[in-house]
Amino acid sequence: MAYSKYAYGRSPFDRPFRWYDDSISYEFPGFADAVSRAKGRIVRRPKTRGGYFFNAIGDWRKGRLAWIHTSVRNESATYAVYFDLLRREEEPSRIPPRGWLGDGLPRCDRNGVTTMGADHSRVDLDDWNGDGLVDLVVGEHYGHVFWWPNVGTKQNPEFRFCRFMKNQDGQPLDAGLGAAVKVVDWDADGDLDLLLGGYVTGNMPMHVKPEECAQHEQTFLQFFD
Ligand SMILES: [Ca+2]
Ligand SMILES: [Ca+2]
Repeated sequence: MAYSKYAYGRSPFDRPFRWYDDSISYEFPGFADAVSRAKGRIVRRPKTRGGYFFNAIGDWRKGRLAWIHTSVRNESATYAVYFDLLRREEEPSRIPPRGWLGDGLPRCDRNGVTTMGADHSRVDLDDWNGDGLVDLVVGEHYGHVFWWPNVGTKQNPEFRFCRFMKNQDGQPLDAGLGAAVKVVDWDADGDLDLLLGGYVTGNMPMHVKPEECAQHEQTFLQFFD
């Protein structure tokens, strides 16, 4: 059955779908408060599909797939599911299509007019993964932090996708509201650290070393006034 007006469709029969990557928790552990009100504690509460609000890439190893189903006179329907496979050791480098399913998530066109789709973002520039190319480290309105690797060159940088920056427990960094970031070697040990503050809690930065960067030997999370 043909399905019209699907921006990502390669044929008249392609249907909007969503890929909920398991590397972003389906029951997303968000902190929807200010650190100052929570007395310095990050109090996370699960929000179903909350992490998929953001246009962040997963690892494509495991996840859930959902698409629009059309029922005709209560007859069964048959669908074909196709995958573009990654080669062994290959990392995903493109964000999957984000069709509108009515699942509470934003509708995304093939080409957006904004990058984050959020009211607030604060950007710092540094070579976070140490490959010689300057990356973007971005804090956003709901307190999360994203790393946008430069997958282009020094002369022609490309930022095709972002990843959640996570703590040692694998949970996404969350400053509560209005995350602002600064990459700096705070403790002068030769490894980059991340200072993270919030709009409401600007006097209580977090000092972290996310584990996902191989150059960082350890990860810790610490608050200080
Ligand atoms: Ca880099
Ligand atoms: Ca350091």
